[in-house]
Amino acid sequence: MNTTPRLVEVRRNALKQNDLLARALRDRFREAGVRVVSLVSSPGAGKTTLLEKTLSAARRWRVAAMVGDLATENDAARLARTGAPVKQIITGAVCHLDAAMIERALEGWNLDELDLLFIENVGNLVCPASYDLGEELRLVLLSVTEGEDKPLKYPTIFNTADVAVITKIDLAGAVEFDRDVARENIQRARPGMPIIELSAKTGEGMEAWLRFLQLRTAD
Ligand SMILES: Nc1nc2c(ncn2[C@@H]2O[C@H](COP(=O)(O)OP(=O)(O)OP(=O)(O)O)[C@@H](O)[C@H]2O)c(=O)[nH]1
Ligand SMILES: [Mg+2]
Repeated sequence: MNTTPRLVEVRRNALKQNDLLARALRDRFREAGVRVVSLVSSPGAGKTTLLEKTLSAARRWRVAAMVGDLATENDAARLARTGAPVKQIITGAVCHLDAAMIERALEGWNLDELDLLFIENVGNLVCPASYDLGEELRLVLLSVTEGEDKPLKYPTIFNTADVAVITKIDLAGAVEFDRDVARENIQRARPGMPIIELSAKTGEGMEAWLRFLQLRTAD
């Protein structure tokens, strides 16, 4: 007799299907020469603000962005002001993007005309961790106002990312942010993960971030 609870089984199958689709997407991106970077974080950690600045600065690349939210097209409207092609994905009650949503959102876009595609996930430190989107690089953002312990409390989202970005460092003093503790906690969740510190507001650290992006997407 199968004793696995039915919901667990359904979830496992859904994840497996997502993995297969994500793999197909990854092949498609590679064939078209598009580098895909996704961003995950808690709500309000600064994903859209970082993307606004990045899209505006990354003029040497042909860039586009997709952004997932439960509701509103606000983030897409903000990003579209940079002049880059942007699509909003409304997830309704779903707390993460999945590969099928990305595939659908790609309709009407010619990937051969893009160098770099950013995907902003729904603000959430739990659900997005389990869903591969076919991206090449996953960024996890941690803003200084969230507390240094988040990598310990939400290890999976940090463990499944490739780069950690500590955001809003202009506010670090005001909230007595302990950067050494934060960095140590990130390393505990994912040993060896590169960490970038920046403020999209003041521009501090933005050059280093853009250099990192260039290096990781150059070949
Ligand atoms: N001081 C400061 N504020 C920032 C910085 N980056 C973002 N913010 C502010 O933080 C708030 C949330 O920023 P968003 O970029 O919308 O955050 P988000 O992660 O896209 O939010 P969701 O998509 O809703 O999850 C806004 O009021 C931003 O102006 C920063 O570097 N410094
Ligand atoms: Mg946003």
